[in-house]
Amino acid sequence: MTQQKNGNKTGFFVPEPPARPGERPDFSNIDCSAPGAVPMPAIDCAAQKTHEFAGGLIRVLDDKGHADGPWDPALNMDELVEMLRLMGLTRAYDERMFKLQRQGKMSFYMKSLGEEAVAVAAAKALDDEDMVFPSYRQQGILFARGRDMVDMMCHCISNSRDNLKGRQLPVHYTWKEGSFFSISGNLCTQFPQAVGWAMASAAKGESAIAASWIGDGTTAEGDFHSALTLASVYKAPVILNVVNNQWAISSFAGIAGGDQASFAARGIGYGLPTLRVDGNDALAVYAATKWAAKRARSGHGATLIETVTYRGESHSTSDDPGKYRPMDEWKSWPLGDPLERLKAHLIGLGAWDKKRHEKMLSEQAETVRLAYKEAESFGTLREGPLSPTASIFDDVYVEQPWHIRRQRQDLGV
Ligand SMILES: Cc1ncc(C[n+]2csc(CCOP(=O)(O)OP(=O)(O)O)c2C)c(N)n1
Ligand SMILES: [Mg+2]
Repeated sequence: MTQQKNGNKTGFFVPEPPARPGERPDFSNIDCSAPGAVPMPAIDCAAQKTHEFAGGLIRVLDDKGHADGPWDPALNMDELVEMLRLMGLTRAYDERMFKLQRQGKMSFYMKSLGEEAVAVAAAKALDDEDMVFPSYRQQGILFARGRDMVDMMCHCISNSRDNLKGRQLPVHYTWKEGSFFSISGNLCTQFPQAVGWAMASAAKGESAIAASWIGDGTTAEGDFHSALTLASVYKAPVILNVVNNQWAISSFAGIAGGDQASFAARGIGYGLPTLRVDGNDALAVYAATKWAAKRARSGHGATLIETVTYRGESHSTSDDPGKYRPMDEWKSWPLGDPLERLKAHLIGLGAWDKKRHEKMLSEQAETVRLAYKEAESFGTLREGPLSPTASIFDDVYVEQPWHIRRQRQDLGV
């Protein structure tokens, strides 16, 4: 509370996270209700039907890895193993890329440690033609859609094979062939864009829907509210995901209003159906996304989904979380590790074992190592070759305006 003068009672409040560096992590605010606590409403239900569960948590896997409750998507073994594989690959890729940045081999990197299920399971529940408008933390979608890892690395190194020709920050991927919209460095632009794209798709009579992801902190942007209004009024076939990983760089979710009401509850005021999901439970993320996708495809409009997870690593390579949160906070996260939970589920089904798991992880580390070797053959950050300077003028204007032509002449390219 701020200081008050002359008996004046006005003031304002600055929320503080439950724990700071050196303190014990405190996640007593996270509700870990058992699988089955949230019923599955009919696909065509009134939005209001979902609102009473905006503070609950859709879960399928319990703490021991057993699947239970109405949201169990009943995937077959191959589908489950494939999801585990993709989550493992995403983690192996992140791990190495982060280290390579520390070695000066790329300028910047962002990991999705602990959030692999959010991206991979959602991508698996969507059709490959559905247009995704991600943030910078859903690289798992690219793996789920089969993007070439060497291409992803070349973009991050910004070398001669970077499909973005060095004009974007690393990790801000674009992949048109995979219906993966350009990631924007400006937070939240993708939410209204996804709504507009979804409406255009519907106007053309096509069945592809759109899905977008933003973080908890990003909900404080005006674009979030414009997108929800548009999506609700026009019943756009879009899935709007808020990935609540508890942190937005150094400010915690409470600074975006997360202590006042859940992010899923934001949908209530807009009359949007809303689901709140355990984001570290791949089966729950899959089932919720499937529900929202079916609803959108059958003409019942948009759904807001909050996925509750935890950002296991720093915000990016430019951040030091030791300055603002307990070092070991992730270890106390009550919803666990998404990879470990799916692994435990598969082991419980007799479809997996520790040996196979270790083998998968070491093969994936090797795949990433070899991919980087290949990526380097197209140029390194220090020695090149990079994209030619003249390419900064490409792909922006169909007809270059005079001032851009002038800049090009000044550069002599
Ligand atoms: C419009 C805008 N404001 C601020 C920033 C700087 N910025 C980049 S990421 C970030 C935090 C976003 O946190 P959150 O939405 O929770 O996503 P997370 O990084 O946790 O996935 C901020 C403030 C930006 N890129 N764009
Ligand atoms: Mg966040």
